Amino acid sequence: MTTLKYSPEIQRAIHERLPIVALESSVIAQGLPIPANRAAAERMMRGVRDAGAVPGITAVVDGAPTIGLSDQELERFLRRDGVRKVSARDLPIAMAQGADGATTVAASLALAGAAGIRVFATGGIGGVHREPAFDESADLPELARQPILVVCAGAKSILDLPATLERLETLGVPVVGYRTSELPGFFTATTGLPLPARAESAGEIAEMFSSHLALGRTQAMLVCQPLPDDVALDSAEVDAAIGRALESARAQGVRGARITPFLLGAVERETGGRSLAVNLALLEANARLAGEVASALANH
Ligand code: PSU
Ligand code: MN
Repeated sequence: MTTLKYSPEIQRAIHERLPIVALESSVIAQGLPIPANRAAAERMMRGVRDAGAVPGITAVVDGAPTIGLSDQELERFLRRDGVRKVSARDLPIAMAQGADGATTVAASLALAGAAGIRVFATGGIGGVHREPAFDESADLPELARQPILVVCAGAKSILDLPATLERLETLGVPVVGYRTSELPGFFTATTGLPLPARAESAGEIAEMFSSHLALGRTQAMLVCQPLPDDVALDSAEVDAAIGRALESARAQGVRGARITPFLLGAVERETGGRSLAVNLALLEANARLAGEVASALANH
């Protein structure tokens, strides 16, 4: 693979074997509106640092697959001019074309895996869409390919969650609830869908992940952290908002890579922007937990 480009801070962290947490950039350049995307980037990085780890946002910068953005590079991705959404399969094309690409979970895992980084945080992973039929995020097969600990708040609630959990089982990806026995619903704390495993601390997660790696397992391990009840949105309200968002996607013929940003934007309008505050809170909380697990792994 073309050599990855590292920021000086990530370079040093690799050299000194400091705990590193990789972060995605699609949520910054496509998933969240300006200026909330800046708050998201800052809060994710602060969360990782508070836990004693080094954050590295992944992206394709001028065609270079990169871990750790400089301030100027981050500004470009926050302004999002000419920044395309890049999933795993799009990486070589963005590289050959010298493009700026914001990486989804799938593409970020591919870059983190190539760099040997073992911990990653995001908001919600992609999964099996409710419609159109057969639209399944490339996040799922990439989770099956990279032995990385992934902290999320579940799959985005715009998805078919039971089908997404079944696919994760088929792919051999362990799914662990952090202080919960249920799959969190991203905007909501619960979904009623039971999870196969539960952990109470970052140390316990690190222990599970170490066993996973010791076995030579090649998949990711997914840790799902629910939002505290007082921050989470009401399920009925979110369901109704998603129903209306799906209807407008259908009416406007939105498909393919555009569907996820479209639905997230529609839910935000439907909830009067409250989903946005929730999204920022869970991004920070997930980054912090990922930092704690990375630190625990480094002391293992
Ligand atoms: N979660 C969010 N906002 C986002 C995404 C996730 O809160 O923008 C992005 C992630 O980058 C995820 C991608 O990998 O959406 C999934 O897109 P698709 O369904 O096209 O694979
Ligand atoms: Mn898709």
